[in-house]
Amino acid sequence: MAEYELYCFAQSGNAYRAALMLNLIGADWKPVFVDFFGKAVQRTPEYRGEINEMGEAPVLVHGDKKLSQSGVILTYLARRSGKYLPRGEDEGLEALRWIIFDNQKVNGFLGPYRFLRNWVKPAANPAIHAFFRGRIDGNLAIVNKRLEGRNFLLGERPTIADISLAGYLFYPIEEFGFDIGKDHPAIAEWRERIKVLPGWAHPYDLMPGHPMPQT
Ligand SMILES: N[C@@H](CCC(=O)N[C@@H](CS)C(=O)NCC(=O)O)C(=O)O
Repeated sequence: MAEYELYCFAQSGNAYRAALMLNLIGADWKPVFVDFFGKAVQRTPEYRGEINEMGEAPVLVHGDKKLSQSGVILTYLARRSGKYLPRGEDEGLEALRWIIFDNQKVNGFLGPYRFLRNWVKPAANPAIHAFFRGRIDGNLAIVNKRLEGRNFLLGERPTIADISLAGYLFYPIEEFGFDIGKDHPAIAEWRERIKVLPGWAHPYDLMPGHPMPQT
């Protein structure tokens, strides 16, 4: 049995953060497929009762612990492994600041926007798409500015803040309908630096459920 189990599915950028971290630290882990699109297991009373009361993926299982919220999972794994760990109180708080900003404003908009574009039927009102795009462009610009003249969010060393930011940033351009890297060149360069970290893998190669069965 693997040391860690991760409830996840390939299309989830929230789960990708945890899967990527596990791979980057060289953990012994295996994915547990969450059938999000088919059976919507995350919405069942069983899942909410036994796996995660919040009804979300990812969930990390380690011994008796079941952890949800990717930011918590990243913190746990960084503390256990000593890798990608912010150093000292100030860096720790700075990492948390970017993780929360990312969860709410960056990947927190990118994920639902991509979901609306690709999987919601009937298609959402164009005004909703336009609202999301506006927020996404503005918030990616904030991250882009932060990365100008820095290799990683906190400076010269990658930390869990960068792994959180990776969430939806490696999925195919067609799923978003615009090229994040072209509009935000410092993010494009940062992505190349993340891609060469030992253990990096694309979300579709790391988690089960891609390609999705045709309905
Ligand atoms: N802030 C959470 C977000 C988790 C989340 O929203 N996960 C999605 C999948 S990508 C989910 O499970 N949504 C539940 C649903 O839509 O039923 C985290 O970072 O882990």
